[in-house]
Amino acid sequence: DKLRLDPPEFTVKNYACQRRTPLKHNNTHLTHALELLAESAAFGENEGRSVAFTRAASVLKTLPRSVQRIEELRGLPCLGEHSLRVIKEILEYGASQEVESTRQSEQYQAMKALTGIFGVGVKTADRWYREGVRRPSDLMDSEQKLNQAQQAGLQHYKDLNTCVSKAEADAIGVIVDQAVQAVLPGAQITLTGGFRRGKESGHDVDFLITHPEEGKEEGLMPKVVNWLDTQVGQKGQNSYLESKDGPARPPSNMDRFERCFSIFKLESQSCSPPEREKSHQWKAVRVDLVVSPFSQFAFAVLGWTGSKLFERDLRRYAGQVKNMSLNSHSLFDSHQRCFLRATSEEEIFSLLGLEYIPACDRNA
Ligand code: DCP
Ligand code: MG
Repeated sequence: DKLRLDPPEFTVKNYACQRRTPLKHNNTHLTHALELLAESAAFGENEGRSVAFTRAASVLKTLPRSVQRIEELRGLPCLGEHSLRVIKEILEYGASQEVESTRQSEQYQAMKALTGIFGVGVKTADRWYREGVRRPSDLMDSEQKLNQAQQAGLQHYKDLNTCVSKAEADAIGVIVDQAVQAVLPGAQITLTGGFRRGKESGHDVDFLITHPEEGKEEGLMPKVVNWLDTQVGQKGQNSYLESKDGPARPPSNMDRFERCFSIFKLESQSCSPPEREKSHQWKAVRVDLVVSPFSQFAFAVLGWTGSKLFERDLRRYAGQVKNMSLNSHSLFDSHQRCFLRATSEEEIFSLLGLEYIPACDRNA
């Protein structure tokens, strides 16, 4: 009874876009476990379950200190019965049986390895799994048909599953800027994705390209890709290896920008130029390029900065709370039946009636 009368330990808002989620937090032992279950549910194409675990983990990321007892979580949003059970077990015994057996399971490990191939999604990985494929190496001498992106993904498997550092991201930025300036002087590139949120490493490097003169950006992507392409073969230089054009995102996603998933060949950042010359050390790096018209740029930056859960909740909040529809192009007010213009992220938050959350606090 005393417990019930005590005020809650923490207060957390319902939507991820209403709260600050820094990169470093105090409950990684719990969030890693919940995120593994989220990943496993996604492998089983159970999106609802996957999002539920992701939301639970995200709530724990906003807490100002590490959770010691399950009672402290009373009154918090997004913590379902299943997530609470897992958290309780970890707090009491140091680990969760379900999490550990999932981690060890053949299916989880195979799906993790196979979806780790550039160009391979859950559906393909699952089909291969049911046909007996367990590891990327199983694909080398099998009958399975691989498209061009997947072949590149297999070829550079190790590199592409090694984290990209901020230094490498910056080096890629220099190359992309060179290419963009060569084909459209005055164009601007912006680093988005995890690196814009302050991450020190990521699985790829995301860039948004625009030009202050509306319309100049039209047809830019093929020119940039072509410029990068012609750099291949220049010995010892950074170059462009592979591209995979969109749309690779689910059709439900309303993104209609010119987009290109690429693989760059980047000279090793860790050794000095003379050493590099001798050893020809380089690394394959995934790069995601998106072109946006200037008038949509604020929406595009907001939409491509993430995190994925932050984006999901921004859109959900817009729809459920404000009767508006938000995507990476625009904000539509369904009540007034008109599009609301904005030239900065701050303005978009304000139109949504939200307190501004800087990119470094969008690590939901
Ligand atoms: N994005 C999204 N929905 C998708 C794909 C992307 O909202 N289906 C947005 C949010 C992401 C951003 O684009 O943060 C970049 O996508 P990434 O997959 O590169 O994600 P991150 O950059 O956040 O993480 P990582 O460090 O793993 O690259
Ligand atoms: Mg990224």
